[in-house]
Amino acid sequence: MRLKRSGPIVLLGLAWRQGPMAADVTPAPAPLEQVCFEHIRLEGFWKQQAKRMIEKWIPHCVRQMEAGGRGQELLNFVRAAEVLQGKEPSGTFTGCPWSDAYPYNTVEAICLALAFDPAGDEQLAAAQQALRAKLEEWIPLILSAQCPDGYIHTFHVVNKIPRYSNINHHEFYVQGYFIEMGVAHYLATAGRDRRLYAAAIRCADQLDATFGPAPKRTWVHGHPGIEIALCRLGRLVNQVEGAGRGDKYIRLARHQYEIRHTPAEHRNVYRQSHLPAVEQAEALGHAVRGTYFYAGMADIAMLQQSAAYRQAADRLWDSAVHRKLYLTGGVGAAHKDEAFAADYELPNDGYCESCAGCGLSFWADRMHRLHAAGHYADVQERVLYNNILGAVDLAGENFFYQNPLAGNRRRHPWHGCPCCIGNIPRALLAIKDLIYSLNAAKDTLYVNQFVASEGAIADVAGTALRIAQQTDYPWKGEVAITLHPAAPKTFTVMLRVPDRDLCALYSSKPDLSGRHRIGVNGRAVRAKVRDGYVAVRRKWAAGDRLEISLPMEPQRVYCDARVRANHGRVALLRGPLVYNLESVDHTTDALALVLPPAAKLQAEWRADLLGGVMTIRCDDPQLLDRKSTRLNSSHSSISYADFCLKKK
Ligand code: FUB
Ligand code: ZN
Repeated sequence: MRLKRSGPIVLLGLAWRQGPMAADVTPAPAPLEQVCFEHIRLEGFWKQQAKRMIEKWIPHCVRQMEAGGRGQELLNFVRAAEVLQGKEPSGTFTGCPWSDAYPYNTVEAICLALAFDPAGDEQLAAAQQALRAKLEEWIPLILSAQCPDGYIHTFHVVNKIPRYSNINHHEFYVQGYFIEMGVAHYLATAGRDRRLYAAAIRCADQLDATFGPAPKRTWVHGHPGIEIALCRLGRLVNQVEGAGRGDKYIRLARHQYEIRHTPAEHRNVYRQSHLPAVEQAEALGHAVRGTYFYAGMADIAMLQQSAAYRQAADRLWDSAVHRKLYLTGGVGAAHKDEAFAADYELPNDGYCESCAGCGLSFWADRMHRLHAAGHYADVQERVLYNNILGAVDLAGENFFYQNPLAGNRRRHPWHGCPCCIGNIPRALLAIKDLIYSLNAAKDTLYVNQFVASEGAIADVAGTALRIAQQTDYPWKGEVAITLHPAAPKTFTVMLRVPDRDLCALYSSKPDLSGRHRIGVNGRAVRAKVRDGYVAVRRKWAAGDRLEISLPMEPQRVYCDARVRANHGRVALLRGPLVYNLESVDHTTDALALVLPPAAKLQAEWRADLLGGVMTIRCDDPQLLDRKSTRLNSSHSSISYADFCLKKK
C-alpha cells in the first residue's frame, strides 16, 4: 500500500548520509509519533488482560528464570559476573546461547506493567510492587554481567568463547533486546533512572566501535533484532542527548542491512541474507527473523527518509500480509525452519510462533507510523487479539510457542527454547502506547485502538489533553471518547474505522463496511473513511464527547481459493476476534460440526465461560461423519468449520 498524504513535509532527524544513500533520500510525510503513557488507567477487557500478565504470567516467568525454576537463566548472569571478576564460575551455563533474551524481554514487559494505574485495585498494586522490587533485584545482577566496554552475552563470557566468532550464537539478537530493555526502562521512569539506558548506550557504543564500514569490522549476524533496537535507541538518544547524537546507532543499523548479503558463505533465505535488503520482495525464511528484519527496514525508511527502504518494506508487507497471513494474524506457516511458507500455503496446523506474531505487531506499528493508514492498525489489532493474546492461558501459567488454527496441543508452563515468554507480555502490554498517535505538527490525534482507558497527553495543538475511552470493546462496538483539553483548541481527531477484510486473502460476509456511526456530543457526524480513518476537526472543549459505533455482527469469513487448506471451509469472526470451535464446549465432536450457509449466528454473552465471553451461537448446525480427519484428542480446537455444500 502506498499512500499519499498532504501536509507539512518534515525532514526527520539529522541522519548521516553519504555516497549512494544521498540519492535515496526523498522527502516524505513525517511519520506519526506514538503517544507513550507514563501513567494510564485501564478498564474492561484490557485491564483483565493486563492483570493476567502482571499478576500471573510475568511472575510465573520470573519464577522459572530464577534458581529452582524450570530454566534458571538468571544464574547465567551470576556466573558471567564471576568470570568478569576473575573467579571460576560457580556453575555451567544453562539454556541456549540466546538465553539472556528472556530476562531482558521480561524486564521490558515489567517496565510497561508499571505504567498502569492500579486505581484502587489492591491485587494489581501488590503485583506491581512485587515487580518493582524484582527490577531492583535484577538490574544490578544483569549489569554485573556487562563487560567494561559494554559487551554483554553471558554464554560467551561464561564459556570464554571469543566474541563474534559464530553467527549462530545470537550476540546481536541478545544485545538488541538488552538495548530495547534500556530504552523501555528510560521511558518507564521518564529518564529519572538511567542505569539501563546508560548500559544500553555502552553496549551500542561497543557495537559501533567494532562494526561498520572499513576500517571497522564487517560481520553478518545470525538473527535480526539489533536493527530495531539501534533505531529505537537512536531515536531516543536524539531526543534526550540532542539531535544528531543518536544517528550513529541508526547508521549502524543501516550498515547491517547493507552488508547482510555480501559474504557469499552466509547468503541464505533462512536469515534474509539472500539478496540486498532493499531488493527483497517476498517475505521468506525464519519468520521471527523476517518480521524483525522488515520492521527495522521501516525504521530506516522513517529515520533516514529512505525511499528504497520504504518501497522494500511495502513490497515485503504486501507479500507477508496479502499472501501469507493467517486470519488470526499469525505468520510463519512452515514448521521446517519456523519459516514463511510459499504464497497461499496456509495449512491450518501451521506453525505461527508467538514471537513471529510479536514481530508482526512490531512491524505493523512501524508501518502504521510510516504511512499513517488504518490498515496497519487493523493487522496489528488482529494479531494482538488472536495470535498473541491466545498464547497464554487464563490462569497465566501456560503458553503456546506454536499457535496453529487447528490443533490438539495443550499450552505448556515452559519450553526448551522459551524465547516467546517475555515477548508475549511486552507485545501485549505495549497496547498502552498503541492507542493514540500524533502527527509531527501535533495537531492531529489518531485514535488507533479501542481500549477502555484514561490518560494524559502533554501536548496536542499546544494544550495538555486528558482523554478517556469508555467501551466494552471487543465485546461491544460502542466507544465513547471524552476529551478534556486544558484550553479549548482546534485540532483533528482521526478515528480508525476497522476494515474486517484484513487483506486480499479474506472476505467477510455480511460486508459491514460503511456500517459505523460517528457522533460528537450526541449529534451525528458524516464523513468519509480515508486510509482507514474518519477525520473530525473542530474546536474541542473540556467534556466534549466523540462517539463511534462499530458494527459487531458475527461474520463468516471465506478464504482465497488458492489456499487449498480452506476449500469448503468457513471461519467465524466477530469484531477483531476469530472464533474457535473447541471440543470441550460441545457434546459432539467439534471437528464434525458443519455450519450450513444459511444458519443464523447469534452473539450471546456468557458470564460463566472464560471469565465472561461473547460466544457465537448457531442453533442448527449439522454433523458430518469425518472420522478420517478427526484429531486424536479429547480436547481439540479448530478455527474453521466445514460449511455445508449440500443443496437443500
Ligand atoms: O533463535 C532465537 C529464537 O529461538 C527464535 O526467534 C525462535 O524462532 C527460536 O528459534
Ligand atoms: Zn519465540
